[in-house]
Amino acid sequence: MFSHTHGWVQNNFSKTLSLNDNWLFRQADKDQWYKAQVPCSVQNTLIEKQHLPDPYYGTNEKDLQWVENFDWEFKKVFTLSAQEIAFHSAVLHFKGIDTFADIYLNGVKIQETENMFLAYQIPVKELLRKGENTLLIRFYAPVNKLKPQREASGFEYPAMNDHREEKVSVYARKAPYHFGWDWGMRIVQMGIWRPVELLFFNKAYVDDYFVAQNHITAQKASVENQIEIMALQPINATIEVRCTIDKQVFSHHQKVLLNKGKNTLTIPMLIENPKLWMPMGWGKQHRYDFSVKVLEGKHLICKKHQKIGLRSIRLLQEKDLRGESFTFEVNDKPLFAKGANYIPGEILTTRQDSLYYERLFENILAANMNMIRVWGGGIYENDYFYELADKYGILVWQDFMFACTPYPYDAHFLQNIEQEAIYNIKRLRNYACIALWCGNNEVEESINYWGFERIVPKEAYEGFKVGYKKIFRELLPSLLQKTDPTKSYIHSSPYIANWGRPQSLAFGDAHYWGVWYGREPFEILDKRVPRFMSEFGFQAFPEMKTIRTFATEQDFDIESEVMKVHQKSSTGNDAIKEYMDMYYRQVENFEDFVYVGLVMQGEGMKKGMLAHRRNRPFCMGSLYWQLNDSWPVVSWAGIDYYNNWKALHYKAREAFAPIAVDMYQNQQNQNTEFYVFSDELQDRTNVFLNIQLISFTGKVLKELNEVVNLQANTTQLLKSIPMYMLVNIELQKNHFVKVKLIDQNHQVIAQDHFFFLSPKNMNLPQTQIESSIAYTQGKCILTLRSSHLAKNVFIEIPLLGAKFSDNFFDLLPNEEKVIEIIHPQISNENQVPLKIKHLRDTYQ
Ligand code: BMA
Repeated sequence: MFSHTHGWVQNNFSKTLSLNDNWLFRQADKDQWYKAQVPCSVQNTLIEKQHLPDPYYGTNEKDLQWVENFDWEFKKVFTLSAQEIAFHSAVLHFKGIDTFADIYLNGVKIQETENMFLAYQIPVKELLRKGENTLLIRFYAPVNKLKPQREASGFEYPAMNDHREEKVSVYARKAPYHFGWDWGMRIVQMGIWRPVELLFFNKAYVDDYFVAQNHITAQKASVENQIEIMALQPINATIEVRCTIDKQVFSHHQKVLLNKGKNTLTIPMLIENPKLWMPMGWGKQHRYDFSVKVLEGKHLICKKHQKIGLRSIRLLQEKDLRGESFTFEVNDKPLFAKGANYIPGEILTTRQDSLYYERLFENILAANMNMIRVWGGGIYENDYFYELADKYGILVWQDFMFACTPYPYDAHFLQNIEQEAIYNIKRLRNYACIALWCGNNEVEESINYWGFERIVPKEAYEGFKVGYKKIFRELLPSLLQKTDPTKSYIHSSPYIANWGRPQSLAFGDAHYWGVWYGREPFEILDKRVPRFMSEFGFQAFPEMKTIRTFATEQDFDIESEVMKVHQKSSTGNDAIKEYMDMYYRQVENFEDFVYVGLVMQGEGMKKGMLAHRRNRPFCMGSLYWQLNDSWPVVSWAGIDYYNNWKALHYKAREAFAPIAVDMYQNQQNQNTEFYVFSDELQDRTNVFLNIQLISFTGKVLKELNEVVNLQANTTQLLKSIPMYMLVNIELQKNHFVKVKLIDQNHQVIAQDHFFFLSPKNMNLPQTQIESSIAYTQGKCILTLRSSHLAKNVFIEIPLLGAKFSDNFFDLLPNEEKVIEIIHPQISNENQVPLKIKHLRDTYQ
């Protein structure tokens, strides 16, 4: 688990001392020392101490850039007792060093580091003394450290997201997004980014414990306990493995002679009728407590625990008439993957605390998601991320950390990658949530389709392909095969590069960027349906309350300096404007531009999610780009940096509902089709389907009732009506269709409504929303009603991160809507003002 281990954990045979407090650091060529608490980076600590300005505000980003050009030194003095010194072995454990550093203990260099994604375990028994000990870490500025490599290569790597002219990021095994991205600011950090511990032990230590899930079915789980034990001397030991759930216990004892050094043991175990771990929506996330104990006689020498969800996850890629499937099968059932791409939630990486992760997963669950892709330009996440994914049943698509550029492939670099991959595969292999390892994000696509052959010398370009094969088709899959062979691997996302090619939709996963980069209308998403959509996206500004945290009234113009610093996509603002002209009437001011943009992003992206589910089983997943932000910025995110849901996140929640309905105007057969998508594992019989054609002023023009049966875990066409029979062109302007599914207990199990035209071609009525509001401690309840349709009602409250039960919704004529808004600063005494607007209000 990711935690700051404070204080002491003690038994007779081992002891762990946390070394996270009371560090000092300084610019290496200056005398002034600053205090620091680990985990931290130089930049983050200097910002906290106000020696650097708030990087998010205004145009401050540029004022922090100097820090990356200097070396920095960290120092810590700690005291050891005679009792600690008496332990037979001591290991310093650095869980994360960012990135290039020399580590000294009591004046002796004990380690050179060059990989942010590795942990370093250093035996230090001989160097420790009773009393004071000193750790000193010299961090080297990555830009200077890597300069010689860049110069020697003779060309510039086309790492387009690296914001500095001299692009060194590809030479560093360091979070790519630290160097900038098309949604990210640049802060090339240095520091101790994960906790530091000093571990003392006598005799032996369980170094690693893997519960390999070789074959899991509902009847039988066949697992292997793979244990690595470091022994300081030969020991006649008994190894006890136990596995418990509720009150059931499975255990196994084995006598072994442990040799001095590393010992590897494998103990098989069979569990009858296991309680399986289920993904979100399919049942409980059962987890077994596995433990291994090493005993000498009756004395416990060392032990280790793991919480294990037993499940099988397979990625099926099977040839069929239209190409090849790309289907995740969990516990032998096909799963339609619903979710988004996750980027690191902070540019200042160490600011992400457990509260951040808890909030993140709350948001993921709230939007009915069952899969998250940890995208390859960030970090291999902290353990707590995967712990929560296990706890809640969220599958994780895990990229290795390579994105959007080719990488070097010299022997030293490959060896560095090898260590990183083994470390992270081992660290994550016990988590039930890991559904897939993927070599990289868009590296193959970048090499083959982004025109690099025109900007680098021929040999360099040929080298990109050689390097690609070595890293992503040979090295990484072979390491996975050795270390965690039951996991699936694909060499890259997308699997078949380039969204312009038909193959990209027929095989593997796809990043479809025809919407946005290709300026195609959202409706294209109905046609360009892949086997699995692992990225598609559209930008929106964050709402005004977030913009106000970094900009003032004078900056409220998309072309202002401040807004440009907060828009990193070179094509961003133009694309938003172009699409707005396609779908919406002209807006008159910045605030309305922001609001309409948010609505457009949400509504447009929802079309895509529905299209993906509608095309099941051809298409078996929909992960949009992107879930979250790493600072307050204009981006493709569905949730902004301050935890405000954009319209997109509410729309995703609707589109991803366990049972959702859909209306589709099928241009090929000229029918209006009604679909139901079910992710439930049980059928539902005798469900009422109700379809109404309603005017914007609330008159029901047509109604259809039918009894239907819903099949489990599938998509079904429920009803098909010739378009002309439902509505004529004139009525399309001011009518919508409401679809409901109601069970025998009169519970609405799915509901949605659909329009025929783009908002700019609708005759939206003027209407006055009636509202009443009641404040209590921590929340307010807002009741809304309107006689006419109020489209995309937006409730604005000047409190960052306030939670709304709904927002950006259509208030249907004469239907009451009750909205709950939660924020600790709301109370009867503090009646925070609300603003309500809807789309028609933006018309002149
Ligand atoms: C994708 C991603 C990111 C990028 C996004 C938007 O394909 O993989 O690299 O931020 O597009 O351009």
